[in-house]
Amino acid sequence: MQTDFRNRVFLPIMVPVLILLVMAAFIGTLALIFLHGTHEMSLMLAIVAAGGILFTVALATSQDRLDPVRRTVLGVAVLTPFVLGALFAGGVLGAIPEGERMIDVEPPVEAPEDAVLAAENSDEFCLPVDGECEPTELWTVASQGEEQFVYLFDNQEAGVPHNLSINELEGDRDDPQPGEQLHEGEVITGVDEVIEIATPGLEPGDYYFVCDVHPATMIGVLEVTEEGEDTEADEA
Ligand SMILES: [Cu+2]
Repeated sequence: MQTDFRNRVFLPIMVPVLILLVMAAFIGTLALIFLHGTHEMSLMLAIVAAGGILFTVALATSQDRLDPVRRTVLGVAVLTPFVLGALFAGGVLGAIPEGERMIDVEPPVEAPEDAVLAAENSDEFCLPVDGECEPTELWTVASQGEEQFVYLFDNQEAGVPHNLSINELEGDRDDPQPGEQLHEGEVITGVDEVIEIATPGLEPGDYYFVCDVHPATMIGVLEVTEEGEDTEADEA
C-alpha cells in the first residue's frame, strides 16, 4: 500500500508539483529582493544567482552521489544570493539611499505640450506662449485616451493659491456653467507648478475648467479634440 502510494501519487504528481513550488518560491523571493534593492545591486545579485545555479547544476549532474562536503558547497552556492540580497535589501549591508529602491521608482510623468495652463492673476487663466501668458477662456488639448488626462498647471502668481479643476460643462461656450466635478486639482501657491493626472481620461468634447479658489472669475472651456489631432502631429 505504501509503495503503491509512492509509485502512483507521490512520484508522478507530488514530486513535479513540489519542484514547481520550490522554483516559484526561488524566483519569487529573488524578485522580491531585487525590487527592494537598487538597479546595480539587483544586477550584481542576478549574476551571483545565475553563477550559483550553473555551479549547482554542473556539480549535481557530474556526481552520482553527493558527499557531505559537496552538499554543503551546494547549499552555500544556492543560499548566497538570498542571504546577500536580503542583507542588502534590508539595509544591513551598504546603505541604500531613500527613494532609490526599484520598488520606489515611479515612471516620470510628462504633460503633453498642449496640456499646459497657467495663472498669473486671479481674474483668468492664461496660455504660456513664448515667455508671455495669453489670457484665455478656451483651452484646446488633444485627447490622451480613456485611461488618463495628464496636464501641467503653472501658478505664476507669487504668494497666491490657485488650482485647476475640471468639471462637466453645462450651458455652452458663450455661457459656461459647471456641471459635475470630474477632477479636483491640487491647490498650489505660486510661484509653483504641478503635474496633474485626471483619471479616467477625457473623451473628446467640451468641459468646464475652474480655479476652486476663484470660481467667479477663473473659469473657461476645455476643448478635448480627437486623439492625435493637430497637436500630436508636430510632436513626431
Ligand atoms: Cu485662482
